[in-house]
Parts: sequence; structure tokens; C-alpha cells
Amino acid sequence: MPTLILATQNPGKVRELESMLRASDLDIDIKGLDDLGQSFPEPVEDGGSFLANATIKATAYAKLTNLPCLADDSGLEIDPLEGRPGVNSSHYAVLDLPQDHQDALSREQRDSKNIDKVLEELDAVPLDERTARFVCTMVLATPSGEILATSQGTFEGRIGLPPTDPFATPSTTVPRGDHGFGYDPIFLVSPEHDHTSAQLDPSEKNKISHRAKALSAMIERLRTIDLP
Ligand code: ITT
Repeated sequence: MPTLILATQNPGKVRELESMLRASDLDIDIKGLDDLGQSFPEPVEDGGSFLANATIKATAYAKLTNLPCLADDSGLEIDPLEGRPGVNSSHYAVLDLPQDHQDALSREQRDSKNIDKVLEELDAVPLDERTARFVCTMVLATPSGEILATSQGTFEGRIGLPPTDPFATPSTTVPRGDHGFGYDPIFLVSPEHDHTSAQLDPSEKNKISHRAKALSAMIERLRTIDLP
């Protein structure tokens, strides 16, 4: 049975991808980077687009592991912020800090700073203008650097209101919810906009998310590809 590596260092992504792939009937041995018993340096994501960054990660990890790799580059695009944080989603609030200060923060601390920054930047933007979407691009690469497939998915919503906003109500106030990761606690899911993606049961998020859509298209491609 061929092996496929989930080429991400984000435990939230690994959880979602593993759970969705377990539910598929692919004849492929799926492993995370953690399963390989060694640590890998994170490649520099300076591609400028989700596709370019996913390609950088898939090809870098495929070379490092000598196995086919599936990378996910994703992020949140907020319309009134002209698409920010976009490709900078994971480090949005710490981009200006020196590298050692960034490295000293846990992923959870970074997520919380990112959420605070986004809510602050949206101060005074009314709820119906706070439209946003999660975007996910996946790239499947071989150790020789060949790109076997790419796929994409989006997940529409709005960014909720902080408790300090005079128009905030129980169903529009964020952050809310204990599931997911990253910006999930502030993302009100379309079309109802009354609960966040962090309030969705993981199995629900995995049916409708950007990552679910990109992965579902990738699974169809994987059925037609002979992995090396
Ligand atoms: P890898 O590069 O190792 O995969 P990463 O977290 O740095 O991990 P990205 O560069 O693709 O990955 O950044 C994605 C960021 O976008 C992620 O850290 C979150 O802040 C946000 N994000 C993406 N998908 C999300 C989701 O489903 N829920 C909440 N936030 C998400």
C-alpha cells in the first residue's frame, strides 16, 4: 500500500485531515509528520499566494521525507480588510515581532493575538459588512518535485462582534466555541450567522469547511493517481 504524508505542522489541520481521510475508502497509508519519528524544519512560506505556499510546503516536505506529501495552505480572507489576513493568517498579529519573540509564543497564544487584532481592525464595521471566507489550497507532490494534483475549497461566513460592541447580541458575540482552531471562535458560519465554526461539532465542520471541500476534490484525484 502506498504511503502519503500529511505535510503540516499544525495539529488542528492534522486532526481534521486524518478524520476526513479515515472516513474515505482510499487504499493509502496516511501518516502525519509526527509519525515519522523525527522533526522537520518548517519551510519558508514566501510564495505570496495559497497555491504558491502549498507548493513550497508539499515539495519541501516530499524531498525531506522522500515520500509523497499533501500540503494544505489556508487562511481567512476578510472583505472589509481587503482580504487580510489572507496568506499571513497564521502569524498575522506577530509579523512585526523579531523571530525569537514569535518562536517564544505557543500556537494558542498566537491564535489569540490574531483574533484580538482582527476584531480590533474591524472596530466599527457593522455586522453585515464583516463578510469573510476561509480558503484552502492543497498540493500533492512527489519527492522528485512533481506536482501530481492541486485542489481548492472555500467556506463562507462573517466575523462576529466583540462583547464591547453596542450592537452585539448573544448570537453575534464572539469569541465563542471550544472546537476547531485558529480563527474558528470568531467565524460566524453562513447562511445563519448565529454560531461560530468553533461551535460546530468537528464532524459537522468536516462536512462543510474549506478544508473538507479541498480534501474531497483531492480524494477524487487520489483515486486516479498511482502514488510512487
Ligand atoms: P502548516 O504551514 O505547517 O500547515 P500553518 O498553521 O502555519 O501550518 P498556514 O500557513 O496554511 O498553516 O496558515 C493557516 C492559518 O489560517 C492557520 O494557522 C489559522 O490561523 C488559519 N486557518 C486555516 N484554516 C482554519 C480553520 O479551519 N479554522 C480556523 N483557522 C484556520
